[in-house]
Amino acid sequence: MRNKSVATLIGMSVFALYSSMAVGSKYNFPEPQSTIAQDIYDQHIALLWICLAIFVGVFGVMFYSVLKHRKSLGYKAANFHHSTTVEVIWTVIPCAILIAMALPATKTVIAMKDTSSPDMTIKATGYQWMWGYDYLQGEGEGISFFSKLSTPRAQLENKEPKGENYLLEVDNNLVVPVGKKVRIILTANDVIHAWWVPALGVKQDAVPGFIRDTWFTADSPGIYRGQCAELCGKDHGYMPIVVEVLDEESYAKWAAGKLARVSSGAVSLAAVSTDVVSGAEQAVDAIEENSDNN
Ligand SMILES: [Cu+2]
Repeated sequence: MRNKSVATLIGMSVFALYSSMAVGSKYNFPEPQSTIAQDIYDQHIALLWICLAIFVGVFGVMFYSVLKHRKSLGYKAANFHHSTTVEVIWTVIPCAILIAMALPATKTVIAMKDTSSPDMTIKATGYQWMWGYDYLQGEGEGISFFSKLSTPRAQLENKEPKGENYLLEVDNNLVVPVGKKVRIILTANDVIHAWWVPALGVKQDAVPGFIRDTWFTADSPGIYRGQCAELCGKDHGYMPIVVEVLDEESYAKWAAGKLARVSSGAVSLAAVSTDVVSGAEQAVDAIEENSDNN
């Protein structure tokens, strides 16, 4: 019997060591970078500990009962088949655990849905297979671009070794300032996509013909990667999301640069159209001259 409890102890400590190692491993959640992500992470860990406690409690009682009261020890089974007390206990305790878990979860879900009074608003549109971003309100208003996978084809076809951010890199990052409430308005152009950035605690479907929204406030500058999380066709795995969080000053610089390019693009477009108009006028003049001559 002593050997058994020693074995159980060893088994449990190996399990505990294993789970503590998992916390820092790549299989765990990424390090939370927003209040919501932190809430989700804390609750996830707390729930796992509750599950572990229930697991140990239930299996402990079960194995104890089976081993201690086995027939070979000459144990005689009790002869009853109904106990109101036991039934009340095993209904009330799980209910209390569920309510204790649901309260903080509900609070977090309500906070996730509260997209009111944002510092800036960006529309994200899902396409097969890329994302389009339009800065609708706040600093950078008017910026608009597409964000496509930038992993080289050769890596996809195993002709080159895979890079560090294989399938999690894009040509144009979604750039936002740190510490600002960013509201993301979501829709899609073709099929349902989903905008998912785990480190920021954001996951929301983008549905064609409908508007959904979500928000995040990034705690610290950095690059946070995500993916489309709704099966959307053959290149579903090839439309990652990269959010680049900059400090306020760098963001202002980035936004000004982007907007300058937009307006210079508009100026050159206007120049082209003036050229076209004057070209057309000249052509009309030439035709009129021609007809006069005839
Ligand atoms: Cu998609």
